[in-house]
Amino acid sequence: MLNALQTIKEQAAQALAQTGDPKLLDELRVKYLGKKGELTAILKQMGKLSAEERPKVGAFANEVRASIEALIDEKAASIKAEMQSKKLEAEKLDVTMPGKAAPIGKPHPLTKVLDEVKEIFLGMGFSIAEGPEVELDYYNFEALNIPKDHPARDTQDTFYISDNVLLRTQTSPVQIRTMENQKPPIHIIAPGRVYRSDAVDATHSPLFHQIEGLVVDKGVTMADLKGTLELFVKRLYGEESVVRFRPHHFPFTEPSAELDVQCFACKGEGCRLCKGEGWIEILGCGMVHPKVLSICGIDPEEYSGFAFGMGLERIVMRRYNISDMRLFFENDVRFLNQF
Ligand code: 2U9
Repeated sequence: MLNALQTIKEQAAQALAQTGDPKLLDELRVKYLGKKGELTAILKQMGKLSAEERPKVGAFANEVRASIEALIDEKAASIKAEMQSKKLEAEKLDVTMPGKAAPIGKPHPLTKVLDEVKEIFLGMGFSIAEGPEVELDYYNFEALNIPKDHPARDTQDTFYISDNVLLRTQTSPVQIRTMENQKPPIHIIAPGRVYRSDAVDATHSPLFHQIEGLVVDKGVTMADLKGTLELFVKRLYGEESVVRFRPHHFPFTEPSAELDVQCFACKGEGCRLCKGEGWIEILGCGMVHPKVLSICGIDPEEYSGFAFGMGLERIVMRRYNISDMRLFFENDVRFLNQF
């Protein structure tokens, strides 16, 4: 029986030395140490042994079991280590390989030109003011001296949320709110989204952007308005730009004017670009109506101011020769990548 145990020990050692596979290792464990294994088979015959032999065989059987268990554990550890190092080898990462380029977006053309406009006015000492897009009728119309029967108030042009709440149709309410909360001197521009109930076409969108501006101080005159806006146009379109002011009417300014820039293409002769006019309309402006100042708690006898407003989309369309306003809002990267 001792011989049989010795044989098991040797065979097991040999078989274990030759295996490198975790599944085979498990099979060997069952074969030698399992309930139906070779070692158990021998131990089951221990009853046949004499009283002197039994402890010796028992002790040796334990030794054989321990040595096979030790070999199995050793093998399991070495298989595990080998698999680990193979895995590491397979997953080796070359950190010196060039990376995959991530596509990076860029500013929308509206954002680019808006940033330029902001930069120009910041350079002239203006601050940027913001306000709600959902406004009270009071701030959007009433405080701006736009009477109840004015066509701009028509439900056809304005998105009403309730009787006195609407989507702002201009950024002027921002200036009203600023005048209510802040004493002159005031130098602000108010850029932002505005809404009008227009059908979508090449030159109309129910959402567009305006940049309005307001200056209020003691002794502000039309000369300040003209100097500021002419400088702005020259910064935006080039120092050689020629401007003209044309009388106009707005309920919130008096006197009011529109500013045109001489057509860059024909130098005022009239061409396709300016539709034969020789001049291109850029913005509206005027001296803040004394009634509007009063409404905001500013004494028109003590203070005066000028204001202006322009549509961002029109300026950007002219800048990049874009013929259809819908392109701004379609989010087509083929369009956006051109700027
Ligand atoms: C206050 C007082 C006066 C803002 C002004 C215009 C002239 C103007 C249009 C340009 C193209 C709107 O986007 S557009 O359709 N705007 O012509 N806006 S003066 O006047 C103000 C604003 C606020 C308190």
